[in-house]
Amino acid sequence: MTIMETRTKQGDASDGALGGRFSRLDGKLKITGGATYALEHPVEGLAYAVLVQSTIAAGRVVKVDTSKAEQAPGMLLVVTPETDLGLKVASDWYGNRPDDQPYHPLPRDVAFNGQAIAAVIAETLEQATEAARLVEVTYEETAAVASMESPNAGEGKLVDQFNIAWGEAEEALAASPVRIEAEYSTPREYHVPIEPHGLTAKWDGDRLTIWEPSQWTHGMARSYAELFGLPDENVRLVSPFIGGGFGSKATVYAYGAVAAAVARKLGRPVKLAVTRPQNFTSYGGRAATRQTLELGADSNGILQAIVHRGASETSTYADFPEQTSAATPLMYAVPNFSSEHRLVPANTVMPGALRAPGKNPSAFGLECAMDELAYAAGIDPVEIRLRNYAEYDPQSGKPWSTRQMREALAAGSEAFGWAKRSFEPRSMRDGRQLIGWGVGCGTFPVLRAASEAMIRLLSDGTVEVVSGAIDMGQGTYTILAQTAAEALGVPVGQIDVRLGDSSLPGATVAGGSMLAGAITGAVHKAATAARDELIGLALNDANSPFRDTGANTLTVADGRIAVPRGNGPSLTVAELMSATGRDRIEARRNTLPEADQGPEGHKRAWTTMTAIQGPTAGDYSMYSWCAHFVEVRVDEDFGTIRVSRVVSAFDCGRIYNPKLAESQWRGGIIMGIGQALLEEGLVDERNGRVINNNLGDYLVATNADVPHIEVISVGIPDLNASVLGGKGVGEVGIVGVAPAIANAAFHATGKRVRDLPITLDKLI
Ligand code: MCN
Ligand code: MOS
Repeated sequence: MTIMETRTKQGDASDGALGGRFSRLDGKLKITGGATYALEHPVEGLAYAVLVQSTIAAGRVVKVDTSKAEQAPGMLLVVTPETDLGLKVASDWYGNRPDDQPYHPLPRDVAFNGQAIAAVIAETLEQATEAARLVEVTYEETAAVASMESPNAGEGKLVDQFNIAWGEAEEALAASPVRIEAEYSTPREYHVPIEPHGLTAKWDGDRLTIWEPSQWTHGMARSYAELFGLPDENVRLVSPFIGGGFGSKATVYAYGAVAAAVARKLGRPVKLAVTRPQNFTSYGGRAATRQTLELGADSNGILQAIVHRGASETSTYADFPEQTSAATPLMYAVPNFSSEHRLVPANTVMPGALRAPGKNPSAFGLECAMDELAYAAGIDPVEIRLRNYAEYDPQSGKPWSTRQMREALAAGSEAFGWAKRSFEPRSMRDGRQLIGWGVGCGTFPVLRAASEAMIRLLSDGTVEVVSGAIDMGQGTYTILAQTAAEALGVPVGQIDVRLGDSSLPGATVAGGSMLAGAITGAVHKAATAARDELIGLALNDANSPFRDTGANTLTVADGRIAVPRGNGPSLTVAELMSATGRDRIEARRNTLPEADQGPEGHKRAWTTMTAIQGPTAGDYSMYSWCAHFVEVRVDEDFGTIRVSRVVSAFDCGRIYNPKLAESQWRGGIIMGIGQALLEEGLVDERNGRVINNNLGDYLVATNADVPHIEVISVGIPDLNASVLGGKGVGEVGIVGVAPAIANAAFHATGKRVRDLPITLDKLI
C-alpha cells in the first residue's frame, strides 16, 4: 500500500471543528487492519536480517566464528565487527557532528549485555533466526558495573547545568521548625510500545527508502543520509502509522544502520525486526534514579528551603541525564533552594527519553516529599500545596503565561470528594481492605517549534492536508483535519490528511509534547492562505458568478462560498473550481520567522532540535499542569494494592479535541499506574543482563489494573504557548501519578514506600 492509499479518509461527522470531540480518523483503519505499519509494507525480493547480541556486559569481541552460520540453509550474509560497512558518524539531535568519523554499528568493544555485535541475513526470517543462533562469539571479558545500585558503581559525576540554587538553602533548612528528609528511587523502566522496533531498507541506486516507525521522519531521514554520506533528499523515511513510541522512536539506532548497510551490500531490500527481548537493549528506556529531598517549613507548612540531591543511571559510552530536579524548582514558592544531579555510569544501553523524561521521576520525589511534609506539619496535603502556591516561576522569576493549578486542585478535589477524607493513615477501610486517598501534582514544559504544511483544494472539493509530521496514536491526523476544516470553512468529512513521510513538508519531532502546537499552527496558516486564494478566485475570475456581485469579500462555511449578507450566489468549492476551470489551489506555509527561511533554516528547523524554544524563552514561563487524586485499596492480610479510582484535572491551555486529549491524559495515567505498581527492569548482577526482557515478566498496567479514570480540563487558551492557544498534552498526564499512588498507599497503610514499584512485599 502506498502512502497515497493509506491516507486517512473519514465520513461526515459533527463535532468536526477545532475543539470538537471528533473521533480518531485512523481509528477504523487501525481496528480493521487497514493501517499498514512500517514493517508490514510489502516489498518485493526481501531478505531478512536478525541481530546477534552480546552476552557479556563489558569487554571485547575477540572472535566471531561464522563458519557454522554460513553453512545454514538460506544464508546470504553475516556481518560482524570485522565487516566494512562504510558508515560515518551522524549528527546528534542538535545537528552536532564530528568531522568524518567512521561509525560501526556492530562494535568490537562491548559496553552492555544485549548490544548488537553481529547480524545474519537470510532468505527467510526463520532461516536468519536459525543461522544467528549458530554464530559463535568469543569474548575477552572485563569487570562491569551491572547497574547504578551495584556495589562497584561510583557516586557519579555532577552535571553542571543542573546545579540550581538560590537563597541560603542549608541555613534555612537548619532553621526550619518542620523538616523532612527522605530518599526516593525509581528502577529502569521501558517504553514497551505494542509495535516493536524495526525497519525495511531498500536502495535504488544511491537513493534509500526506509519504512520504519518514527516520531520524526525528517530528523531520522537526515541521520540515515549522514550515515551514508548522501544528500538529505536521497533518503525517504516512511512512517504512516506507529504502534506507540513514547520517546523511543525519534532516533536512528544501531540496528537501523545495520539493516540499511546490509541492504546496500546485498543489493536487496532488507527487513530487520527487532525481537521483543532485543527491544530491551536496542535502545534505552527511562534511567533508574535515586534522589534525596530535604524540605524545611515553618509551623504553618510554608516552605523555607528545599535541598535536593539526585542521580540517574547512564551508560559508559554516552550520557542521557534523567534530571531528578526537573520539577523541583518549579512547583512551589520557596525562598531558599539548592539542587544537584549526578550521572552514574553503568554497563547499560544509553537510557533515553520516556514519556515526560526528568519531570516524571522528579515529581515522584517532590510530590511524595510534600505529602511527608504535610504529615509532619499536620496539614491536609491539598491545603499545603495551596499554601505554597507559586505565583510566578520561582526558578526563572518570570510570570506564568497561564497556570490554572489552583483550579486543577479545586476541580479535582471537588470531583473526587476529597473533603470527606480523614487525615490519619489507616483511618479509612472497607472490611479487610484499607482505603487510602492521595494527591500528586505534575507539570510539563511548553516547547515551541516551527513546522510546515501544505493545503490542496482539489476540483472535487476535497481538501488535502499534507505534512511530514507523524501520528503515533496521539491524534495528529484528526486534529489537523479539524484545524483545516475550521480555517477553510469546509466540513471535516471532505478533508484527507497525509502524514508520516519525510518527502512531505517539514515538521518538528513528535516529542516534548510540542507537535500539536507546532503543526496546527502551520496547517492553520496554510489553510488560511488557501481560503484567501479561494475567495480571491471567486471575486476576480472572469467566469466566477461572484464577479458581478460587487462584494469585496466572501464567506466560506460548510464548504459553500457565499456573499456575507446572503441573497447572492452560493457555490460549493467544487462548483467554483469547475466554473473557473481551476483544478487545484495549493498553499504551502511554514511558521518559521523570516530570518530562518531558506534551505539552511529549513534544514535546521525540520532535522535538528536547535530551533526548539524552551518554556522560558520569551517573557513568560510556560508549562502544562495537573493534579491527580487517587484511591487505592490495600488488602490488610496480603498487602495487595489496587488503584480503585482516579480523578485528574489538567491545565493544558485550549484543547483542540477533548476526546483525544482525554485519552492522552488517561494513557499517561495508566502508564503512571504501571510505573507505581508494576514496572521494574531487573538486572542480573552477575552479567548485567536485563532479566525480565519480555512482556510476560516486565509488567505494565493492563485493563484489569485500570479503574475508571475521570479527567477534567481547567485550561484556558494560552496564546503565548501556541498559535491556537493550546499547551502540551501528551506527557503531562503521567507526571504526578506515581506519587499520588504512593501517597494514597501511605494513607491506607501508614507505610511510606519510597522506591518504585510499590509491590505487596513492601506493604506487608
Ligand atoms: N491535544 C489537544 N489539545 C492540545 C494539545 C494536544 O487536544 N492543546 C491532543 C491532540 O490529539 C494531539 C495530542 O493531544 O494530537 C498530543 O499533542 P502534544 O501534546 O502536542 O504531543 P505530540 O503530538 O508532540 O505527541 C508526542 C507526545 C509524547 S512526547 C509522547 S512521549 C507520547 C504522547 O505524545 N507518546 C505517545 N502520546 C502518545 N500517545 C500514543 N498513543 N502513543 C505514544 O507513543
Ligand atoms: Mo516524548 S518522551 O518527548 O517522545
